[in-house]
Amino acid sequence: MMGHSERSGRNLKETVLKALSAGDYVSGEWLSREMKVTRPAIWKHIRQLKDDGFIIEAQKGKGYRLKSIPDILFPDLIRQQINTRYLGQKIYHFLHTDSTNKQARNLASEGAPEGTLVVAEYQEKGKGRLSRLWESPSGQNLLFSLILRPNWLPQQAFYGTVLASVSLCRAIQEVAAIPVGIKWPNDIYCRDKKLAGILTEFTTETDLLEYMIIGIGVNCHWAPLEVPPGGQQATSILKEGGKKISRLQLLSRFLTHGEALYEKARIKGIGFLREEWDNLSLIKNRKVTIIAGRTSRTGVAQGIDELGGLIILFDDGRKETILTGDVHLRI
Ligand code: BT5
Repeated sequence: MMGHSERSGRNLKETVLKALSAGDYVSGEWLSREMKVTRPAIWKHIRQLKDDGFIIEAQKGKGYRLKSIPDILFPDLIRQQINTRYLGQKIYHFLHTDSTNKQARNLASEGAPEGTLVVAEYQEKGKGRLSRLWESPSGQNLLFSLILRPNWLPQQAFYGTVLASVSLCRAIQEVAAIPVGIKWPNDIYCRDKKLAGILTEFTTETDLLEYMIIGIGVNCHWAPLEVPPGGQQATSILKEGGKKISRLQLLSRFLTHGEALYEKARIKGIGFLREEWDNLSLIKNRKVTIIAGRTSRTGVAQGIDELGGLIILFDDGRKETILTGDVHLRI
């Protein structure tokens, strides 16, 4: 978890921002008196806000005035936009953090309630699976994690990824009207390029899940150009749809679908989603290569089972369900 000084530093920056939000000039002297901190502390936070894209005008004798705000996912803005009961009702927003999944894990272990949303403009160590990195420059994309506390067994944890994939596809289609599909287990693709990734993590308590963290990165306005050897080409909503979208609207649509699907899945599992998943699946009925460690086998992907595992009819005629691993499409 963040140290105390970082936490109060962040609050101070948010307070400075709040004070400036009315749009009038605010003097540095008034700010330092109100916030009971030194003038240099105020300068520091003003400077940081400018670094984060806020345009702040300073005039001698008058003080500071906020001229424009960057496209930032402030909790107040998110709360205004969403109509969920609990997904995203408690929000932690970071301009910079290490990883929203890591922050969410810390919050969950400290007892944060179900539905807590952690959102960041920038992550220093955005996590992919298997210690891979998720890259994204500040403020361009959607980077967030949700804390869920379902009464599921560990083998049901993949439900989280299934729910998130379908909700995300629905939300992207509504907001950006571009074709999207799911590449099992955790990728969202658009026209054969990776558009978003999902990282579900969980801890168990006795034999049930204690909490589950669903981390999502969507390339809204930026995608990496370079991919590592063997890696997949990436793309963004901007590249595919030709225009910028509202990250806030995308997040809000995702949370609405996510809550509705989660409510159902808590009662009856994910069977009801199988048809939609199959329709969104990019690998159903396609030849895939399953790579596990150093061995690789080929077969035809048939769909998912009731736990979200991928059913494959291997070339040797055996039918198996794959629960984890890397699936490579053979094109
Ligand atoms: C994933 O991993 O696709 C899951 C990514 C989850 C990221 C979110 S962001 C918010 C939350 N907080 C976190 O710390 N994480 C989650 P994986 O299938 O392992 O893919 C990672 C691989 O994708 C990397 O090794 C790169 O090759 C590639 N990659 C990295 N950044 C990318 C990007 N922005 N777009 C497309 N591909 C990317």
